[in-house]
Amino acid sequence: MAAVTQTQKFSKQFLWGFATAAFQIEGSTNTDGRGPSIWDAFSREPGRTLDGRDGDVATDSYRLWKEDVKLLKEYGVRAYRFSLSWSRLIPLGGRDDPVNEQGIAFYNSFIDALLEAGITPFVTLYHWDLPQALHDRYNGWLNKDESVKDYTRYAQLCFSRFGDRVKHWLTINEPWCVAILGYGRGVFAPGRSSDRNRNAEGDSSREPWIVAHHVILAHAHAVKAYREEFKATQGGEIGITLNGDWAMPYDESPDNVAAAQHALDFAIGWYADPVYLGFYPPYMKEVLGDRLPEYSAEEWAIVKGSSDFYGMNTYTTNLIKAGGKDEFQGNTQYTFTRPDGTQLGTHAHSPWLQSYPDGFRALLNYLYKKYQKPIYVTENGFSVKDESFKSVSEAIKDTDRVDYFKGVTNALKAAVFEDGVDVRSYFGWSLLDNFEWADGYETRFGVTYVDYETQKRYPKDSARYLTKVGF
Ligand code: PNW
Repeated sequence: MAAVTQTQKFSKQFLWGFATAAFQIEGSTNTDGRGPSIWDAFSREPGRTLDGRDGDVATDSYRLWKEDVKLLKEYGVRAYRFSLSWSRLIPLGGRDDPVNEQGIAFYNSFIDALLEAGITPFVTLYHWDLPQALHDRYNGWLNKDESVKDYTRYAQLCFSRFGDRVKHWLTINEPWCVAILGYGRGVFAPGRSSDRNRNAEGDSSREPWIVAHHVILAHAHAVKAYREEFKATQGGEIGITLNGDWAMPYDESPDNVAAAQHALDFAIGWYADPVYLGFYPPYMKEVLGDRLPEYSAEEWAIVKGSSDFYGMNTYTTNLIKAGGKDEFQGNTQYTFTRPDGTQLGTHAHSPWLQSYPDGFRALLNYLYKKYQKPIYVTENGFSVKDESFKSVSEAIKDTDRVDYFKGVTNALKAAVFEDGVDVRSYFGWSLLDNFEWADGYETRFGVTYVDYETQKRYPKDSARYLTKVGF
């Protein structure tokens, strides 16, 4: 990797900042008319989160949002990525259900404050918090016609109320997590799987593929509505954002080289191939047969080309070996241990995460070449091991996170300035320590430490580091 010289600068339009999601930070789940989401009930069930804690307070950002804006200003970000809570805007979620004007007013104030501070809002419509009423009414994403219509109506409401000021829209965050973790492994809301020790209902062999099929279609219909009804007057852009980590063959054996591509097909191609190329990965059809649903010709016409850009969330790289029976990994095996016994990178608190900056560069190149779209990096970050067990003054010296960001931002520069990849944003995950889903509050991803007793925020070294990268 040749050194990147100081004179190479990101363009003035490059959007750098931090990301969050409504359920992970807002709290106030029962305030000002908000309706419940599937994560409200799920996180309250005993045993669903590691520390037994739920999202009812989180970082209290519904009440403390002005402090969050102050932090963003202090960090000098150009953009902020956050998500809207569907059930705050339409408490029962459905297309004929009433709109909650108090929810609209909250996000209006928030968006206005960002713009006044010169910060570009980058808005996610759906970050996993499905209105509970839709799950109860018709099984949520398992019901194609209803979920597609209700989601599209919700998206239209957001475009019409916020689209005069919001020019960057993300339809769905990480549909892989929705389908696999929610309906395959049953560890995320709504907690469905075939494992009856874990979940009362579900079918891991079928539901994830069905749910994903419907989520993609809902995304595509929302994009169609934006393009037909709003784009001409509002002039924004819209797309989906996918999680996906780089997959490297464990060694040079042909089976493991093929397996690395199979892993990418199941993690990324599952969504990206339909949306950008207009078909499901052939390897998925081979493995799943008729359990992988098909779209009609009319549906394909809506799905194909339904994203203006590639939204990329990425955290790590895995070494891939052929074999194993984990269908969700495309019958491949993931490891961080190289053949010589060494580890790929530095361990995070999250067991699925190690640092490996070269993988970030390789992934950018792979996606740009394969899907040929400008790339927005919408999430990337690191949970420092045992950070919750440290004192505040220790925790804010988050050297492993600084090293992680150093590696990744250098890899980003190399991809942009040496490889010619068109990257238009970089959002660190996350602005704040927050509700890390099934991990509760123990795993911390923030560049700002949150003391959950006092809700005081303490900038970590990593926040200062990214501020100085000079995007
Ligand atoms: C993403 N995995 O989730 C989400 O978009 C965030 O809300 C979340 O806080 C962040 O990454 C950190 O976890 C993921 O198991 C959750 O591989 C789990 C996985 C990946 C991403």
